[in-house]
Amino acid sequence: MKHKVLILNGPNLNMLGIREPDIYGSGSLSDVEFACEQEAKALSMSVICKQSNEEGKLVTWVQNAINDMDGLLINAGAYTHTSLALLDSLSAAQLPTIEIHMSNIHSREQFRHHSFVSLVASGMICGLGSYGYVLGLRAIHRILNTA
Ligand code: CA2
Repeated sequence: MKHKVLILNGPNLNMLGIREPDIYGSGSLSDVEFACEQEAKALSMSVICKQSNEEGKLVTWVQNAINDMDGLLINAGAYTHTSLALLDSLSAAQLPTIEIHMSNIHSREQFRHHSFVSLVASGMICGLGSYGYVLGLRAIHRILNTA
């Protein structure tokens, strides 16, 4: 059976490739999602990619993933550092979860150093740009196939 992975991107990540290429690179969110689809194919997995600027939508998608998905890749954007609601939904979902950040959040402002998502993620990849998503998918594949 093909494992299904939900890839969630949070606020402002729809702006990838449009602003701040020095921090987030020049590729668009569509480029990131295409790279994930290609990697998923190579790993015989399937991915569904979603992005929202709204916290509640992200929470609802995590809730819906409980019955439909086998794993989760999430870049929660700034909600990483603020959202108890997202943490609660991830905690309830109990899905293998890898947290992704394009930038190295530990080399940036102090307020980016704490992540609520990290409290429930199996692992976190940051600072490797869009390649982090591809690596995250490999990590989920490994987790799902050694469980
Ligand atoms: O490094 C990451 O991936 C972040 O999750 C990105 C968030 C930031 O709040 C986190 O601390 C780290 C911000 C996403 C903003 O994305 C933009 C992309 C291009 C242009 C403007 C914003």
